Amino acid sequence: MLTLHHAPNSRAGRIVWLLEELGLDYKLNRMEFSPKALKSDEHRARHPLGRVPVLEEDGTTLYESGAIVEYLVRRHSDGSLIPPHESSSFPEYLQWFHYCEGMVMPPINTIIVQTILLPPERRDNTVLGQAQRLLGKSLKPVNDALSNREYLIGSFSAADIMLGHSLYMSNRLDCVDETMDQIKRYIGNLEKRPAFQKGISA
Ligand SMILES: N[C@@H](CCC(=O)N[C@@H](CS)C(=O)NCC(=O)O)C(=O)O
Repeated sequence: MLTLHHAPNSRAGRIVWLLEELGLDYKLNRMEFSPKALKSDEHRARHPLGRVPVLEEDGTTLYESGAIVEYLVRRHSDGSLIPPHESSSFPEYLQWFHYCEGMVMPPINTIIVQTILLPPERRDNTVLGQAQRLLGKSLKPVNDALSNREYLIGSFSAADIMLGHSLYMSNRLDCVDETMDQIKRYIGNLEKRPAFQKGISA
């Protein structure tokens, strides 16, 4: 049995989205997005940093959203969400899959800390401005790559689950401006997918 440890408005939404795309049976452990829940001894036994998502299956515990996505796609699907190694799409698939946690999420993390998590008296506008500029620069090549494409590598893939979720978060943080018209259109494509809706509303 697959169990996903989840908190609302977090990267765990990616995993719900994927589980729904694959039509898998799973149990959802809904936790509050709060230090009390995430830093409890019970949850730290699953993830030493007390973070989400965490996936458990038959005594195996796995954290790190990209690893969880890859695990599910390789163990629990027919492989249709990963292009074949020899295909011309494969390098691009790998690039966008990893660009998410490598380039897009670090400034998003800072923006969330500086606008939501820190109390107003501890927020720093210089740090916030740097993160917003870095995010804007990081999104530009994604906007260019999406020109005339429905999904990141043309057809829907696990790279969309990773990076698409981050682009959706960027937009919700008001960091996708009108010049990023391809990203706006792409988010509209994602929003039409029922599994995506389940992922973000879980
Ligand atoms: N790179 C990790 C990041 C995990 C992570 O930072 N998750 C956030 C939610 S999106 C979290 O649990 N934050 C709680 C905290 O920092 O206390 C992944 O992709 O799984």
